[in-house]
Amino acid sequence: MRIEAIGGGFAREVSELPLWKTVGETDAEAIRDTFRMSGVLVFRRQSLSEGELLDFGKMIGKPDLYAETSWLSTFPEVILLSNLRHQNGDMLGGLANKALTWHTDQSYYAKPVTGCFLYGVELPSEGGTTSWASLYKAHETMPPELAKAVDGAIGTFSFAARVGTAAPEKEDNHDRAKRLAETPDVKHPLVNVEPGTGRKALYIDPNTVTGIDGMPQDEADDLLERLFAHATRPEHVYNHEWGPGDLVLWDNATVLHKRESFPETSNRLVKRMIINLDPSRHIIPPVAA
Ligand SMILES: O=C(O)CCC(=O)C(=O)O
Repeated sequence: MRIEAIGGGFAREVSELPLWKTVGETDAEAIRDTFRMSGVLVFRRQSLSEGELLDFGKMIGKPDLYAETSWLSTFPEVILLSNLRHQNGDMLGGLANKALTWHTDQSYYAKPVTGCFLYGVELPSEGGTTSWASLYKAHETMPPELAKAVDGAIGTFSFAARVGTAAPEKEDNHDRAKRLAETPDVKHPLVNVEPGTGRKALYIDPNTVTGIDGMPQDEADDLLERLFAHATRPEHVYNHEWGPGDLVLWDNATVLHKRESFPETSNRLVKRMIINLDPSRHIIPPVAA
């Protein structure tokens, strides 16, 4: 097994390790450690059944179930993201071909499930690139006045704001009304500490953080804008050009991600799984009072 830095920065690629075979404990521990430190791990050209994907997920943490039940695949822990259709014309999975702006998954929940896997099955030849920005790097490189301003800050994370920013797609099969009713606003610190290493990561989610406790709205908007611009500077970003069989794992407590759109006439099918990560070795964003 080889582990290399990619994209000039924080992300790591693991190669020479077929994940359809049993991974030995020494390699498994090296993978978990690298994932913990980098926040993004890439494995290219794997050939995995859903059962094998799930087994690998169990090596990293505890796979969880999804709120979006209309996107489910064969295993209840796996959903499909795709613009393909069933024979009756219904969408096969979620998100179609649209662009997704920078976000971090589940930040609007009191207990976010932070680990996420994407496994590429069929990819368009143009568009559909996924990018990740490191919130560890963002914290490490923050100018002192920004670090001071965000220190101890508590943000309001709002699912209603997240879904309110985009008009429903004409064929969005997300059950918005139900999820809105189940998902009240929640507060999290804007800087979190990894319990084992003491490393700090910024925690922001454009379109979801609506305000900062005790700060006038215009000041909060300005600070959030500056934090976001800093976090997504090109040197903090890894862009993944997908190939079939690519598997990417990320930690939503320590990276933001986004996706480019792709032509409606191209096919894209990606499998997605969420994983509860070990709270003694990863940041699980706490609820702030
Ligand atoms: O389809 C992708 O590449 C990314 C999807 C995404 O952003 C998400 O599932 O949160």
